Amino acid sequence: MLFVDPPLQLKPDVWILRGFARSLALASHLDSLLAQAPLRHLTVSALAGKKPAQMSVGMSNCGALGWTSDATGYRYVAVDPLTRHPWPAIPLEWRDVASQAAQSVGWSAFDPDACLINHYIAGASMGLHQDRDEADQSQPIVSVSKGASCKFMIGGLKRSDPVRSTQLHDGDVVVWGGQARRMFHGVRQMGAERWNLTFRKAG
Ligand code: MD6
Ligand code: FE
Repeated sequence: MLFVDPPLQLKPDVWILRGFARSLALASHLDSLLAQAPLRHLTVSALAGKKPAQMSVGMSNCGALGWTSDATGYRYVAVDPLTRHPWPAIPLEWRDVASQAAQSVGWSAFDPDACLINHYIAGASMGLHQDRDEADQSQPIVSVSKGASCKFMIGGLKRSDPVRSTQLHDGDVVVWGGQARRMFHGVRQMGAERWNLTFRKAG
């Protein structure tokens, strides 16, 4: 793998690896993965005081566990509620990139069992949220961006903490864990198509 830039530390325990996944083949795996577990627009309604709403981001998963949401809340499940089949396996090449990215900023032996696939088209966005449904919060999350650049919002541990935006471009990888693991974050409205893969140790 071509290593372009040294890791950039955005905050304690938040690293950006610019271009780390530039050569990662997305299309060659996506067709097969999404044929097995199609993209869907999940409904989120578990947040107190919020009306149920359909997410603008299309989602699917690969790995032993996949993240899902319905009227009863958020959780990881081993069987895709849409197809009633297990999620397809994480492609080896993807898993390798995720653990190499984690390793390069000091997280050795990151072995994800869940990969959330996010698909944005123009107009789609993801509101501020925390990733807190993983049983193993001691492990980092590795996030791969492909396609159009986005404005990624990074806040603090409280929803009301100030938020700053940073651009994520095609092939950028973000690794965060430790004290940043429950940081609020989101994606501002996209102008063009973008894919995002987030690798987690969920079980
Ligand atoms: C996205 N990413 O980049 C959405 N979550 O499209 C996330 O929600 C995310 O990038 C946890 C850790 C890293 C992430
Ligand atoms: Fe997230």
